[in-house]
Amino acid sequence: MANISILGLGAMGQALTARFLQQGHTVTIWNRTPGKAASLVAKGAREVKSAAGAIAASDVTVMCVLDYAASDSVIDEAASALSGRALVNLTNGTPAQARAAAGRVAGLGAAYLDGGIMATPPMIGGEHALILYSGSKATFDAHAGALEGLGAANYLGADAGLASLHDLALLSGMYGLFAGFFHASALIDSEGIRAASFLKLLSPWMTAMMGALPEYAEKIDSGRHGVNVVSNLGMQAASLDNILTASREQGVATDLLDPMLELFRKRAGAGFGDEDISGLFELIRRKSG
Ligand code: FVH
Repeated sequence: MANISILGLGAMGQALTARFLQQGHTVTIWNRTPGKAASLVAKGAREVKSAAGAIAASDVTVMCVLDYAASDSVIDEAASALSGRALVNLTNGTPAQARAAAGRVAGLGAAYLDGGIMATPPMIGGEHALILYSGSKATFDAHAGALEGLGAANYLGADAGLASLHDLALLSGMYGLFAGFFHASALIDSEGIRAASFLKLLSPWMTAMMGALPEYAEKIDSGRHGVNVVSNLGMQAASLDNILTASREQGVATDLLDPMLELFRKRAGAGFGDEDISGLFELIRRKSG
């Protein structure tokens, strides 16, 4: 069993602490605002009054606060305690923020492991919880047992920004899915049909469409979007136009899908109407040079 400290007792910090305690670890906790520790102390956690005190109490400290402005200020406050310690930062942020934090923490003589939590607090410790890590491999290896207790632990590499990059990319996929669902729900709601009943049709349809992703991924990776004789981009642009026209006729706002049609038209207008819609990727990817 390990000695672990937790910085931040928001919804996620509470869930992480509860899980570590459940697994039999010795857990020291700190939160900026007092008053959030009572139930965890009742379960065996030890509350301390400063972030530095928490870091000093354990070999490894897991931080999970609102954002990097918050985690940076905690690092500033506890700078003197960090030398020789290991910090695992599960705060959500950007790759650049993670890399900057890794540099600062290394400068203070500590090991830095960044992480992206792909789970809600109630999911922590459950079979669907996934946590992505990148940064100090030595820290990951030394504490993999405890970290695995929170959810499947996936180490992505020594670059501290990789966990955040993958986290935000996975969330992008999620928000795209939700956006499609919300627009579809608004469309059927315009005729009084309940979203829950429509889901019986939508779920299997979306699952079937997921089958197209491996081919799109191949085309994205190769940069060749091929002539599509079955469902080309030009045909799909007309179809998406129909969806937006119908939505307006039904009194449904088209804000979620307007940018997509704009990209379809741009790509078709550039002469790629006979290709696959994976060609839209070329309009949004980072330009080299
Ligand atoms: N909750 C979720 O569903 C998601 C799941 C995926 C990962 N996220 C990220 O986890 C980070 C923490 O999220 P949270 O749910 O615990 O957030 P809150 O319940 O709002 O608690 C916020 C904690 O952050 C502390 N805090 C805020 N500002 C500061 C600061 N300047 N210095 C020190 N601590 C700070 C706050 O403390 P207090 O307000 O109680 O004093 C809470 O402990 C987050 O990155 C999610 O994106 C969660």
